[in-house]
Amino acid sequence: MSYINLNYRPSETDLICEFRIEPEKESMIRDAAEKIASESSIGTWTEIKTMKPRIKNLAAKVFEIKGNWIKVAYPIDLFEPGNMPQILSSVAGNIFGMKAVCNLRLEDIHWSYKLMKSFKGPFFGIQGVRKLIKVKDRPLTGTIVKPKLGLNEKEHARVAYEAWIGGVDIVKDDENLSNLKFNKFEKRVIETLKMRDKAEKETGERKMYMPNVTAETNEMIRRARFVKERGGEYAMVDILTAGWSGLQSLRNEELKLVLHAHRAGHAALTRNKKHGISMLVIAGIARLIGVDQLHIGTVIGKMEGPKEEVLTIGEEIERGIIKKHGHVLSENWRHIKPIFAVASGGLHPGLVPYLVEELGKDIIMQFGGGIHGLGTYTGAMAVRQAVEATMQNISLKEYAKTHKELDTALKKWCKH
Ligand code: CAP
Ligand code: MG
Repeated sequence: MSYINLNYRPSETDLICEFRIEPEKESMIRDAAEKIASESSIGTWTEIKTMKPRIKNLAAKVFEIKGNWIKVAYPIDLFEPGNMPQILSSVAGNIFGMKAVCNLRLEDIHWSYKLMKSFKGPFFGIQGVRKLIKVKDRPLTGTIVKPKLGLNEKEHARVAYEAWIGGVDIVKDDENLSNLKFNKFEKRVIETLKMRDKAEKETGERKMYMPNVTAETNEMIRRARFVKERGGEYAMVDILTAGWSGLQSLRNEELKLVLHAHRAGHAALTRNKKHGISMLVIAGIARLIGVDQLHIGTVIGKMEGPKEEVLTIGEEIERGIIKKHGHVLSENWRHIKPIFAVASGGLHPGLVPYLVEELGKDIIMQFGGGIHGLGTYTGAMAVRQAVEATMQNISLKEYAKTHKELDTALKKWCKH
């Protein structure tokens, strides 16, 4: 039985995967493709006596082989609607460990509508978040309370307050802050929301706090409920370490909290461009399950992120229709709303124009060290001033002449 059919044209309902495949020898590509399609659908290493003719209709089909790139079409009945772990156990499961390949990378997934409609997608999306925060068209700005760990609840809330009155819209917990001996989750939420209310009163602006609810699923949902009950509007989740099942459970609670997806750990899968799973696939899964905001990396920050890749991910999560290009498969996101791209990691106010130029205005820019390195209040003001200047097409250098906080930032981080 062969899993290769280069004349096959995928049906409307097929799920399609684009893989980069690297067997021991180039001459083994067809053989490796065969094995990948077999193992990720209904096959195993040898023909079996229990196979039945009707079951062969469930076989995946390799319908394109171009160099090290293959496209595989999967009959939709292979998958359980609404069950992301099962879908990934098929198309992103055993195959990465097969001897038939030295390297294998899942580059993109085209989601069949039959599957797509079994996921909720974002509750808010870009427009919903903008409506909530009452900011129409400029990029949103945020900070991460630093040091990542160590502050107690009141100190944490105080740093958040300084950032909010300095001018940022959003303050988040760091990815590894949960419920710790020196900083208890519930007390932190209570203290920080108090400071949020104070900052809103003093600035007349909406201010958002993103508490990190990442935990075992039931506990994560309990914490998110607690945030909701206390008047919080956001929940932040480390989607890779919490896991797809946990993320789905949280989304399915329909708590009407904005879900901010931190991607800590993604680079274990995404960084090697020859093996693993692309951030493009991770982004599509997150959008499908229904986060409202997702870290996608920046070209210029401290984290790895090739320009082409970051821009492609930005398009994938912010557009409705994706046209096939390169190794990106076409997609029609239909009811799955566009979500906010989050730029973070080694950023400072001097980089704002570049970020807007590269990623547009529908982004959230987050500055940890890039704010607290100047003193939280000053740093937040410098970020706000950099955004004001950029939105008015004034150079930062020019604007800094009349805005001392921005001037301080440029002197510190833009020596030239
Ligand atoms: C940034 C950050 C972010 C990562 C996320 C940190 O702090 O809070 O978690 O940058 O990276 O912990 O490093 P700084 P990404 O602003 O101080 O660098 O957005 O690429 O997932
Ligand atoms: Mg962090």
